Formats: sequence, structure tokens, C-alpha cells
Amino acid sequence: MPDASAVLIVVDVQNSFMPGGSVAVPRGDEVVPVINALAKRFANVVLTQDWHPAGHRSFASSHPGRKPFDVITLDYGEQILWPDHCVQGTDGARLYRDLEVAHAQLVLRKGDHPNVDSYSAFIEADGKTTTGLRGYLRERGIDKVYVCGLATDFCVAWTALDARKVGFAAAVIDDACRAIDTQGSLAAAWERMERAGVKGMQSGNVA
Ligand code: VGL
Ligand code: ZN
Repeated sequence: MPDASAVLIVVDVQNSFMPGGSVAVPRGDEVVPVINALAKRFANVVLTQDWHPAGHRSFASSHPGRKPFDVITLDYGEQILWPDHCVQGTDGARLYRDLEVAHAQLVLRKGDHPNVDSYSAFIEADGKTTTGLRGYLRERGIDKVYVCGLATDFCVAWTALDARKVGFAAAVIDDACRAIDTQGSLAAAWERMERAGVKGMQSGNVA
């Protein structure tokens, strides 16, 4: 059982990313029983919610002439354009109903600034605006971060990479994640995570 210095971050297990959702992650629902069992073993659990205002800049619909999965360059770098998803207060933004993590202490919402995306639960896509999560975890004496949820190659990977960047040990629990895998994104994400010292592991090996 992980001790009090560890946290499980459950990333974006929301309706928009489930089968039938607007950014459906293939087999995304399969993570739910794995996460429910895994979370019981952690005293510290944080949930994240992608939480965009209508008309968010990461939506293809906000860029006339563009379509979902086009890549454009913004002031803060490359942005993949997505179908509208996780709009604040809508059903798509709700946590998936079968997720059972009542003991989670914090639900952290991200991506709420209209002009900046935030795959990461720590730092927005501008590379400088922080969510406060680093300070929250530090003040609770946490120095190890385990990440699971959706999607491996976007919000999970960016969260794990930023955890390393701001000084935490970080692991991604692969069987508790599913990927979108567009334009080689999954292989690229694992390459970056390996280079950054993010450990890949299976839920059965979390000790
Ligand atoms: C995500 C694409 C857009 C994710 C969020 O949760 O991985 N992916 N917004
Ligand atoms: Zn999003």
C-alpha cells in the first residue's frame, strides 16, 4: 500500500472522453474498474476535470476553416484542435458515473482559461500559469505522484511530465490509462516520459 507521501492523480475520467463522447478515447471505459480498485489502496487521491468554457481556443469550432485534429500554432506553441468537449456545467464535463472514488480529497479543474489549453494538472500550455497543485501536494507532505486516467498521450503524460519538472517522483500506471493515439502521439509521449524519468508500471505492481 502506498504511504502518506504518495498521491494517485485520476485524470479526466469524464463523459466526453468515454465511448459515445465527443473525444471518445478507444476503450476508455475499461480504466474504470481498474481505477476503482487502485484508488482504494491510496490514502491520497486527486481527481482532475478538463473544464473548458464554451468557445475554448482548443476547440476546432473556434477556428473557422479548421477541423478537429488539425494542428495550429498559437502564441504558446502547437495546439491540436479538438471537437468541443468538457464544457463547464455540461454532461460531457461530468465525472463518469461508474467512477467510485468517494475518498478523493480534491477535484482539480483545469483548462478554464478561454485562451490557453491545459493538458497538465500542474502547468497550463503557456508553460507558466500554474494550477496550484504543486503547492497543495507539497503542503500535504506528498513527494510521489502516480498518474492514471485519460488520455495516456495527452493529459496523463503532460501531468506526469510536469510532476517531474516541479520535483516529484512520477509514475504512470499503464493498465489504468487509455490513449487517443493521433499522429504518433502515444509513442512520442512514452519517449518523452522515459527521458524525463517517469516510470511506467502496472497497477498490480503498485506497492
Ligand atoms: C484531453 C484532449 C483535449 C485529455 C483533454 O484529457 O487527455 N485530451 N483535452
Ligand atoms: Zn480539453
